[in-house]
Amino acid sequence: MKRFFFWLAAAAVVCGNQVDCKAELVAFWGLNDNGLPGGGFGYLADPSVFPIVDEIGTLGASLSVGGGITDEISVNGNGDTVFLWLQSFSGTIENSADPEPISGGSLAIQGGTLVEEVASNNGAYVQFEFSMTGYENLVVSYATRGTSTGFETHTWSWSTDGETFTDFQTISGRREGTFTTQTLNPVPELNEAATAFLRVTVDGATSANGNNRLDNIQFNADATMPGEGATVLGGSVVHGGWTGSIGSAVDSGKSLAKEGVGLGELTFDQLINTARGLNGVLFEIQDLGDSVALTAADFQFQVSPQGAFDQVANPPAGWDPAPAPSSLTVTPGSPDQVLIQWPDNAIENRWLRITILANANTGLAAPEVYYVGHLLGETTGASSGFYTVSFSDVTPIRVQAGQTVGSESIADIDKNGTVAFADVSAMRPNIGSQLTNISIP
Ligand SMILES: [Ca+2]
Ligand SMILES: [Ca+2]
Ligand SMILES: [Ca+2]
Repeated sequence: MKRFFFWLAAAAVVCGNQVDCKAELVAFWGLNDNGLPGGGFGYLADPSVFPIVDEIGTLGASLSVGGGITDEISVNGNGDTVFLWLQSFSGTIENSADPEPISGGSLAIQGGTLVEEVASNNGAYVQFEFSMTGYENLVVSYATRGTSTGFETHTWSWSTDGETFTDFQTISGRREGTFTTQTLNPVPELNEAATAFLRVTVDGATSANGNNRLDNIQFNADATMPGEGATVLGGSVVHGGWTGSIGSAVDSGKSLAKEGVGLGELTFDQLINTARGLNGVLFEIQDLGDSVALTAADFQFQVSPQGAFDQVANPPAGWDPAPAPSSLTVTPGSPDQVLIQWPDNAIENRWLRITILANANTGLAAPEVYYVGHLLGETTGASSGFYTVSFSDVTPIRVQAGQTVGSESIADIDKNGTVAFADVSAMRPNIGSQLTNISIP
């Protein structure tokens, strides 16, 4: 029965939201529960035994044994089929991460049959497979003791493919009869590695029964800081309900304006004019913090007043909350695509202000603010600080009548992919409407 440290798992979750979060225990093997069905201790030659999953689970880590004759099996005196050269001799509380430490068992590799006076398990190894996604600065520590004819060296190596291993440290000495803790140097090469391997290869045993015990193997690592990685590459308008035959619903002619980059007064590039209102935006975010946990709660949505409002009296930061989005969908990739949609006509004839919050889900270090607007039927652009829908906005539609167009067409008001008099009909009720063109910080 494995012991799971729920208190540690809970601590890790809290730590993940802290800016100064540092080294966490991310994997631990106490190797304590190795009683055999027929009595005594050891490792059953049964697929359920190896690999041994760690007792915390943060990295999805597991331990296996290989090389030499570690796979040699035998039936012991109690009728159990066991690995002949793997023992679970008494362990230690040295280096235990258990809040109530017990010594229990250990993992002891024996030298194995001598062939021409060389122990067959010289060159055997214990291997760990895990993921460092979200972690860096891995440090391994473990308790070990040996015998006078046991292994003389532990050579540690790392790999990211499980095939090519690079040595990074060798622990020498037999530590006869007494457990001591060995702490390895960090392994920066494994920072954030989606698949990571560590291997400790033993050598120098001079008898079949000489051995080394390993116990209380700890992996400690730093959670990657939230907000270190994400970059918003840009925001686009997506026309929900687009039924045209050219291109996609993503409007290649419009873009969201970002606060703080010197744009000042917005342009017609940030205003759409469709019959369904502003019903979708798409953000492209490189290294999004958490594509699964991300929700609309990681954004703030606000809308401006309608009409020719006074921006000084209605500064964007104080605008009212926008209608809630109907969906938020993340398409993972490089970059991740975050699609946010609203019901048709929920946001129309006004500006939308979107704040992407800085948190672990977005991965942003600082919030970012974007703007885009809508005025039904506007086709001519701003004049003297206002957009005004008039009969002159009909002209660009009329002259393109009959054309097949992409979703960026400002003449296709109903977004069905063709310009027709239905598009004039769709915007005609809004003739006479205005919207203040805004300036952003
Ligand atoms: Ca133990
Ligand atoms: Ca106009
Ligand atoms: Ca149309």
